[in-house]
Amino acid sequence: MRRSENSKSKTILTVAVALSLSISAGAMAAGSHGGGHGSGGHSSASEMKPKMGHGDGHAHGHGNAAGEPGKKADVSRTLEIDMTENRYSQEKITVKAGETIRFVIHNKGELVHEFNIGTPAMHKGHQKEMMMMVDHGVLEADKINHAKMKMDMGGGKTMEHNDPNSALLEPGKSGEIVWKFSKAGTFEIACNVPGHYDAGMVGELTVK
Ligand SMILES: [Cu+2]
Repeated sequence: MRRSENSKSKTILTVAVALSLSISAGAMAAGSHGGGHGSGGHSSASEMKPKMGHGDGHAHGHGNAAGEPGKKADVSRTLEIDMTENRYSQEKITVKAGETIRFVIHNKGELVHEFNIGTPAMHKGHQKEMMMMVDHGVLEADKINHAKMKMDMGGGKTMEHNDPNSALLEPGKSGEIVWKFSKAGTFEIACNVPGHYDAGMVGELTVK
């Protein structure tokens, strides 16, 4: 739209090169686990690997430490949450163990924001993935490059962001998550767009 076709294809070419570089780097990291210096521990590397494989389908649809995707028929409450620059309209949420909640998330800010349900360790891992998305031009400050997101990185893997516990939204957009909190515990809602978590875009979610 704003870019000419010519500059667009140049950009795509650059991204393709960057992607192939990162794929080999990723394969190396996965292959030589013992040799690498864990940044944030071993679990983050093993968590990251299946999560990047959004195209393969099998790594998703399962639960995580914070619960599992819920069924619409089981929804007991709907919570509407607005996102603005580095905050949520609700920063403390309490639910009952076993409860299924429908979250309706509105991005009322001017930047891309995420609503993601997880543990601090999960968010930490996810922040690395988001940084990759930024590095590859998939994620820009105020928009998502959907075409780049769908590009095949090899083996059907893409950078598509479709985790069932997360809504990544451009300004003005709304999204929905239906999530079952199967286990009691203390979790976090967080935005893993680079810089936002550290700027305070995180809230407490308690499952009693
Ligand atoms: Cu954010």
